[in-house]
Amino acid sequence: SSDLKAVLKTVIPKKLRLFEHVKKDLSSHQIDIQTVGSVIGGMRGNKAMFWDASSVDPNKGVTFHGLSIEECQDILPKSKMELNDPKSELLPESMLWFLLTGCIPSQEQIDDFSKTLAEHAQLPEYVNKVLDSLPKSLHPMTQLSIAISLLNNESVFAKAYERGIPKDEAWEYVFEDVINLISKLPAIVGKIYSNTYYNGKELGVINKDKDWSYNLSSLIGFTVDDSINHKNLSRSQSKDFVNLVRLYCALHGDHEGGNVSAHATHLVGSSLSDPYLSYSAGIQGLAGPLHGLAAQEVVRFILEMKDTLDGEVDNDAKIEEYLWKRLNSKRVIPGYGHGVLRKPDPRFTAIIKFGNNRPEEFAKDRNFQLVKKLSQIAPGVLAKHGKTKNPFPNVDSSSGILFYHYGLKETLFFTVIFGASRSLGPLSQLIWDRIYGLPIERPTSMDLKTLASL
Ligand code: FCX
Repeated sequence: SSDLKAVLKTVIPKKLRLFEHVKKDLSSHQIDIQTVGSVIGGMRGNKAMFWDASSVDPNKGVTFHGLSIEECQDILPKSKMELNDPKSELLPESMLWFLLTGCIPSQEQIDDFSKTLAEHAQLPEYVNKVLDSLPKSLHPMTQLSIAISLLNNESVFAKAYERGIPKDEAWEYVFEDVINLISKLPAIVGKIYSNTYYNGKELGVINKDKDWSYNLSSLIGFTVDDSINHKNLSRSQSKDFVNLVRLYCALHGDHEGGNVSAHATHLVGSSLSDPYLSYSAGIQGLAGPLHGLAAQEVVRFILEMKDTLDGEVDNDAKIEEYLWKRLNSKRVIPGYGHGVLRKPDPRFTAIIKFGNNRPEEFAKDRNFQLVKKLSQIAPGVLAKHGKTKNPFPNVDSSSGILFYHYGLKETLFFTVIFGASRSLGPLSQLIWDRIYGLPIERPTSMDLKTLASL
């Protein structure tokens, strides 16, 4: 990470100058009109947050420092082991580098960075012990937030703050915590998985010559070469699971600042809670079914629907009927709708493309076919239903069913992988929050009597 920090240091002065200009000359510039609807309506559409690395256009979807998903797939470095493999996907660590610095890393920089992450991957023993002591029935997302909170014990930022540090040095400690936390996420994810589903059996290893996603996949028993007892697990032999994790994690890394997980991380961090506590708050937000938990809900929904359809995944009328039944029972269609997007989510499209590009795996997968079929039928039904502002599929609509295909069938676990990936953006922003010296976030609330008397 020393190289990453060196690159970051080169971009800070210019950004700080721009920030100072905005702060000094434009602070009283009006951006938005505040409405009562926004105050009681989840601040929807309210331009009230500062977030730099990604933005979401209602029609075009996410861009990362202005680059589309396809551009990132083309430009950002892949695994050094698979440079000649056209199906190899961009690495989440390349995305992290890009989100944090705005610079495209070289292959060599990313090779070194992957190694640094792997070298810091080991969990302190007390984290393993606490995870071992948790009931298996505890939702994996709760386990994830507990593990991340526990690492607050390692925080160099918290210790430095206690000692007393000048404000403009805070970011350097936050940087160290962020890299340490992201390094450890594969091991946390692996530990939760093996404890919850395999009685704590070791399913894989951290290999210092492999990338972050490879190690994460290995620790949940998914790499063909490294996994221990691989033959005893019901796993696809395809190395493409690792590519799916790479793509999924890079794409889920950031989605501007207003989503619950990003916003919660930023809010808690603004009180100078360290990155572990801040991101643990983000994880707790991600665990809600209207946000990241939709990843698990979609798979359960698809599997249930397939059962009800009795395998007839091409039967449009039956699918429509199923959707109406669900809507009439006042339940949402998981994986559809969005707070900002008004067109199909390009992250959904990218994941579907991943499946389409692998006909040998997915052409006969009826769950995958149903996901695609649903994306043609559900928008019409939701539009007729007339409530949602966006009847199109969001990111959670497709991803889980691909994990399922490769043999990751524990649906409650899917959001944990989302949790590992979402660290990239919010934690990069947290470093910048401290570089800019942003203040504690403290909006003003209003009571009903006051609103009613307006
Ligand atoms: N199915 C049924 N009704 C839906 C719907 C859906 N998929 N999406 C929105 N609606 C309903 C809302 O419940 C709301 O009803 P109400 O007026 O009775 O309260 C109405 O349509 C207006 O909502 P809308 O403004 O379009 O959407 P919001 O910004 O309030 O909410 C989410 C956005 C994503 C929460 C909403 O579309 C939803 O609940 N979707 C299903 C869950 C889901 O897929 N979440 C994942 C989102 C995302 F990709 C992520 O964060 O991971």
